[in-house]
Formats: sequence, structure tokens, C-alpha cells
Amino acid sequence: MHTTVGIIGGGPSGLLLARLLHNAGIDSVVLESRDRAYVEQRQRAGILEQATVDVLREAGAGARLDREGLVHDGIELRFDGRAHRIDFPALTGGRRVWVYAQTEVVKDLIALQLDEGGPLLFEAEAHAVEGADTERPVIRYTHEGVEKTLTCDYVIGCDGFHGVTRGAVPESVRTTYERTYPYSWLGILADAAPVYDELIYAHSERGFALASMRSPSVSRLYLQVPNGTDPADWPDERIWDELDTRFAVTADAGWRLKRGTVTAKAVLPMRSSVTEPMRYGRVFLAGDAAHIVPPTGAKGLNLAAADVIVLARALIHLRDTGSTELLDAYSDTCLRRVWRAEHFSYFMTTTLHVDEGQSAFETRLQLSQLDRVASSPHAAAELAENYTGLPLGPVD
Ligand code: RFL
Ligand code: PHB
Repeated sequence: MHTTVGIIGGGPSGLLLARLLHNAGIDSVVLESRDRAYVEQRQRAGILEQATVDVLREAGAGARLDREGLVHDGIELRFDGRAHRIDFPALTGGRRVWVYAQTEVVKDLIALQLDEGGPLLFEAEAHAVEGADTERPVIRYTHEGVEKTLTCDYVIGCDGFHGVTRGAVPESVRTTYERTYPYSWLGILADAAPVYDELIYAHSERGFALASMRSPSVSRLYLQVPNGTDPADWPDERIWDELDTRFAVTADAGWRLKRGTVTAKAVLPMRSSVTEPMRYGRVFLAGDAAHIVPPTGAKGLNLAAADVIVLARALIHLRDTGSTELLDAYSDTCLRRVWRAEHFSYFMTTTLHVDEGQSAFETRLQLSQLDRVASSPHAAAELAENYTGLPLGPVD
């Protein structure tokens, strides 16, 4: 089999890329190692930036998002017994974010792809990418127990952090910059109506907590826990009690979450990682295959979308003009945005989490930084601009 663009991975980056290329009349094949149900149920991101929403709409994948997505005009920070709201539109000239789960974005894109797009093969696992520096790179994969090859003009690695495509970039030209964190998140989904209108990010001496949502009747909640925590050590009541303790504010001592049936519970490690360059020959990396951020800044899915938007524009430009100028700039264009998001995610993580070994001095610094955000419109605007996402320029 031959295709113009071979896409490894049917997560948000691979599916959105396939959609953007299809709309432009460029053919592609998507290979996804898991089955459809698994990919559609995998609990992950919840926040979409304005630019991500705009592109999903333009791509024809915005109908359900517009019906069911929740528009959020701010977040609340809680620290030192206080609560402070960050007003996004007021601080950013009108930008906002959407609560619409990654599972739903993926379901919408899969349905469109199967309906009218090119081939999307589930349970098709890529083993190797060969000939990255030739005119005809090849993907070796297994589908329905049979070894197959896909020759491509271009191969795009949208295969996440544990994918195989990164290995096609020789170690001699590849550098990975990484940071791990001494804590993880315990995340739950609960059939409980959120008692808050906007997300709450809480710094407490017992650790970070985040209140998010999936719908007006489903809460998504996270607690900072030590690495290696076994979810079995956290029965539901313990989780609810700990969440209430960490979200406590002095001025509203009676504030409590509404409790409900916990339908999912998992511990998620945190990591920052960037692999450079994001391109070698005719092989390109996009999304989590190239970079990981800790989830505190809500950036991962949005960065993945930004990468494939840049890539789709570059491939369309090549088809229309014969020029590889934008493709050649792909890695540098993306990395500039990636490093900004890396910094913001690191900032949010290290400002809001409490490291077990941290000194009282370091805690004071965190509280001072949060107080600064709460009292200075400039500091608040810096946070709001990063959280809502920098605009995607015409070729950026
Ligand atoms: P994905 O989603 O990991 O998809 C990669 C796909 O590739 C497949 N695959 C292969 N297929 C074929 N052959 C192989 N050899 C393959 N190897 C892997 C996999 O099965 C998979 O389907 O990467 P992608 O598309 O780059 O998307 C990235 C996002 O999933 C990720 O950045 C976000 O989920 C991060 N994230 C968040 N991002 C946000 O923008 N906003 C958020 O609010 C947000 N919250 C989160 C998050 C990530 C979290 N976790 C679990 C780390 C919250 C959490 C808890
Ligand atoms: C989520 O809803 O899953 C979510 C929201 C904001 C984050 C991380 C995760 O920063």
C-alpha cells in the first residue's frame, strides 16, 4: 500500500491531521495500535483553547462541541485560605477556553474519518519506520495478525510518548530535554454535579487539588499524591474528604463538593519532555510523540493540535507551490510554541504543588507568587494569556 502521508497514531493529533489533509484533498492512512473502543474511552484532557476550537470548527468537527462544550471565562485559584478568580476575556482581549473532553474530540474525529476520510485502521501496530532520509519512507506494521508495509511520501509520528516513530530519528541528531516530578495525580470521574462554575486550582499545605468537570452532572477531580501511590489506598470517602480539606477557604467554611458515585480512578505520573528536532528527512513528530507537559497547564492536547495545524499548512503549501519552505521550518515553528507551553506548565506545576521535601522558605515563595497573580493585573494577564493559548498566526 502507498499513501501520500502515513500517520502513525489515532489519538487527537493523528486524527486531526488526517481530517485537515482530507479537507485539502491530500490522502493519508492512519494506523492505530488499539481498538476503537479503547481509544474512545481513554480518559485524558478536558480543556480546549480558543485556537483548538476554531480549527475543529473550520475542519467540520465542531457541531457537537458547539452543542455540548462548556465555555469558561475564567479559573479560580485557591491558596492560603483565599479564593481569587482570573477573568480570561477581561485580561486577554476576549479569549476563553472550552470544557470538552478529549474522549469526545476523538469520537467526533473518528466518526468523520470513517464516514468520509481515508483509511483509519484500528489494531494496526507500527513496529518500525525505515528510510526516513529517503524519498520513500516505509512503515512496517501488523494488522489483523499479518505483517504489512505502507510506503509514504511523508511519515508523521502521532504515536504519543511511548510510540516508535521517535526512534526513526537517529540518536546522533536527536536530543531529549526532560524533567520528572516527585509527585503524581490521583484522578477521579464522579457522577456528581459540580458545585463550581469554573475550574478550581488549589494550593494547600497538604498538596495540590484540581476541580474540573465533564458536564453539568459529571465532575473530574484530581489530588496530588506521592509517586508510586496505589489507588487502592484511596477509598472514595478518603478522596472526597481530602478534596474538601484542600479546597477549604476561610471566608466560606461550609464550602463542600457534592459527592457522587466514583466511576473511574487512576494515578497519573507527571513529566516534562521535549525532543528536538521534530523532523528528520521525511519523518515528522507531532504531539506527545515529540513533547510532554505535566497536565497542570492544560496544554498537551492543545499543543498536539497546534503541531498538526502547522504541519497540515506546510503540506498544503508544498502541494500548491512546490516549496518545502514551511515544511523545513516546521520543527523551529513548533518548538517556539512548545517551549512556551513547557515553561507555563512547569510554572503552574511548581507553583501549585507541594514537594514533600520543600522548605518553609519555598512555600512562602509559592504563596508570594500566587498573591502576586491575585493582586497584579499584569501578573494575572500573563497567566491568562498562557492558559487560553497564544493565537495561531497565519503560518505560525
Ligand atoms: P496520544 O493521545 O497519546 O495518541 C497517540 C496514539 O498513538 C497510538 N500508538 C500507536 N499506533 C500505532 N502504532 C504504534 N506503534 C503506536 N504507538 C502508540 C496510541 O494508541 C494512541 O492512540 O497522543 P496525541 O495524539 O499527541 O495527543 C496528546 C494528548 O493525548 C495529550 O497531550 C493530552 O491528553 C494531555 N492532557 C491535557 N492536555 C490538554 O490540552 N488539556 C488538558 O486539560 C489535559 N489534561 C492531559 C490532561 C493528560 C493527562 N494524562 C493522562 C497524562 C490530563 C491528564 C490526566
Ligand atoms: C481535566 O478536565 O481533565 C483537566 C483540566 C485542567 C487541567 C488538567 C486536566 O489542567
